[in-house]
Amino acid sequence: MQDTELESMTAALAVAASTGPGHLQLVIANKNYSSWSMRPWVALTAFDIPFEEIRICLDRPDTYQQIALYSPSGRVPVLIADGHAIWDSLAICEYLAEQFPRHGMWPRDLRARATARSICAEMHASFSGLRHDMSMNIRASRPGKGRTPDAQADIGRICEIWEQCLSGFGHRGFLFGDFSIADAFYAPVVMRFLTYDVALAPALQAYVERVAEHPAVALWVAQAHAETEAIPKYDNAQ
Ligand SMILES: N[C@@H](CCC(=O)N[C@@H](CS)C(=O)NCC(=O)O)C(=O)O
Repeated sequence: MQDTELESMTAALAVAASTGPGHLQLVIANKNYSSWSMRPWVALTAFDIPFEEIRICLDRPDTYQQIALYSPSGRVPVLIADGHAIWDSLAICEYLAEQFPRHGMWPRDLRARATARSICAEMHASFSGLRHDMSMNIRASRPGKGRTPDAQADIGRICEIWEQCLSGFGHRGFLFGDFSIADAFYAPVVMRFLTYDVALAPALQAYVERVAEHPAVALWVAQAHAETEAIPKYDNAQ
C-alpha cells in the first residue's frame, strides 16, 4: 500500500471516529472565493443546523491532498454525516432537507418546490459565462467589469428567474416566500451582483439587499472579509 493511500485511509477512519450520530462536518474552501461552498454553509446556518466547519485553502501545494482526505470527487464542499461523505452542493442540500423535514428547507407547496428544484438545477448546470467572467470575489469591487456577452446573457436569465419566482411565489420577500435552499443557491450570484455592481430593476435590487442582509449570508461575508489568504490569480482577474 502506498503512503498516500495509507494517509487517506487513516484520515477517513479519524473522520469516522470523530463523528458521533448526527454529527455533521462541512468541508469548504475559502469563503471569499468559493461560491459552491457558500451554498450548503448558508443553508445549514440559515436553518440553525449545528455543524463543524473544516476549511481548506484553495491554490496551495497541498490543497488537492487535503481535499482528498474527505472528498471522493477531489472537490469541496463535502458534508461528512456520521462519517459518510456527501459531495456536491446540491446533493448536500437534498440530504439536509431529507434529514430535517420539519425545517422546510424546500418550499412546502408542491409546485413551488418543483420550481425551486428546477432553478437550483439550472444554477448548478448553467451560467458558465457568469462563473468565468464574473467570478465570486466578495472582498473585490469591480463595478461594470466582466460584462461579456455570455455573462450578460446569464444575468438576463437570472433576472427572469428571480422575477418569475418573486412575483409567483415570493410574497414574503425571498424567492419562494420564506428563505429556502433556492435563496442559498443564488446567494453567490447576489455576491457577484454586488461586486460587479449590476444594475437591476427595483424589485430585484430589493431582493439582492434582503439576501445580503440575511444573518447567515452576512456572517459568511464577514468571515470572508476576515480571511487573510489572498489568491493572486483570482484577485488579478479582470
Ligand atoms: N458541482 C460541485 C462543484 C464543486 C467545486 O467545483 N468546488 C471547487 C471549489 S469552489 C473545488 O473544490 N476546487 C478544487 C480546487 O480548486 O483545488 C458542487 O456543487 O459541489
